[in-house]
Amino acid sequence: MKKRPLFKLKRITGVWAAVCFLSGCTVFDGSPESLLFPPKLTETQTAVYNALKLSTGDHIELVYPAGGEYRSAFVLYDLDGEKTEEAIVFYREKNPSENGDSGLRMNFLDQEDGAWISVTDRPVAGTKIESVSFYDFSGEVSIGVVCSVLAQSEKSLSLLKYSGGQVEEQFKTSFSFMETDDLDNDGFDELFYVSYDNVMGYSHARVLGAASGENAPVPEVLSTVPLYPDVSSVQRLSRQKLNENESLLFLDYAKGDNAFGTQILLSYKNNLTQVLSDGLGRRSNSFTPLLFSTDIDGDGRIEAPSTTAFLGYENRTVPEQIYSVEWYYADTENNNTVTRKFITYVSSGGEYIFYVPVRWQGLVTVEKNGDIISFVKYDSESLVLLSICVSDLSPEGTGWKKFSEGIYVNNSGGSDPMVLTDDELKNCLSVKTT
Ligand SMILES: [Ca+2]
Ligand SMILES: [Ca+2]
Ligand SMILES: [Ca+2]
Repeated sequence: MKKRPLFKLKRITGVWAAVCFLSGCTVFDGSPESLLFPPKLTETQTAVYNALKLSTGDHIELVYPAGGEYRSAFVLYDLDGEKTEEAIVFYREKNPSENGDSGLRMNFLDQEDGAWISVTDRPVAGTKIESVSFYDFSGEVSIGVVCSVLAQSEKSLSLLKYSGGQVEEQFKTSFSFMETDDLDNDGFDELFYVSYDNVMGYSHARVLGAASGENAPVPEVLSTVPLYPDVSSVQRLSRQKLNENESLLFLDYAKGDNAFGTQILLSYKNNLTQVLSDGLGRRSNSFTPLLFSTDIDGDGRIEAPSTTAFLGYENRTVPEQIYSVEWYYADTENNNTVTRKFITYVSSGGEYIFYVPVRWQGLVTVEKNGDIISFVKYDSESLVLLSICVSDLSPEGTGWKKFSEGIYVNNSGGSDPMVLTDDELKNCLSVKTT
């Protein structure tokens, strides 16, 4: 949910390294043998498993969530705030009934005088358990079970509450995209999710949470807003906090066919409204990478990328077009109008961003020769003003200088007044540091 700056934010580097390190630990945690045999159950798991089989019989097999934080068939968590942990076990009946039931179930177990005992059991609607999460919407634990059904693109979420040996379903929905965040900064989670409306023919974004002021209320849909009809799949949500009550939400989405867009929403105390952002469309091809909204210049405001063909490429086919990438922010001082801040060229591998200086805008285009990108005056003489090459070795020819590790520049365009000074070049060229 936090902004993810890509370029020249050195303080982020350590965090990225830490994330990579931790995920590396997760990936390599365990000997090769553990990949060949099912993990051995711990003492507690064995006790829970035996108690489960007393209730269900032996014709079951354990089911492991495919993703998320809790990957075990056994999840231990204090579900009811009564200090000891309860256990949830996911399993499948080996011989499910013939009524189309997948046989996927979850069993809740609690401890009595130190012994585990099965308390209640319920079917899980789906053929695969994607993840299990725990939410705090209002001071009580809600259990979120995300399932998928083969050949259905949307997943399902079921929110359950365990109390006094009983489980009730608080809420269920299908969704294509979901994120958890405390949108209104009251210390409790909200769920932001996107789901497709078959009747209307487009997707909606919704905020699910507990209405404020009530005593431990049930989570409910607090706000709904329609999304643009071309939103076919949301890729990423980035949040820009404006103040205690308000945030801008940048939804990056795919339209299909290598075309992408951003829709900006405003969340005010968990109420969503649209912020006008028509035209924030972009494409990716072999010259321009897939781009997302991000705080490109580190000023605390998120910018959304939009692509335009450089001069001379307007009538080419999409795979032949070289794009400038324009970055837009939502001007909250000015009725949330979407305002262009930068025109850039982003290298195909994301190695650098070149900020096109104002005095070049509308007069300069780009040419690509092998690994070399050249900025060229768009007139009859086609004077090369600047060339940049992503390479570990200096390219052939004169005038090349190492700009930073893996980036060479040739800024020897002669005496033309449009040629950049070395200082201008330093300000315009931003190299990815990770
Ligand atoms: Ca408990
Ligand atoms: Ca909240
Ligand atoms: Ca910014």
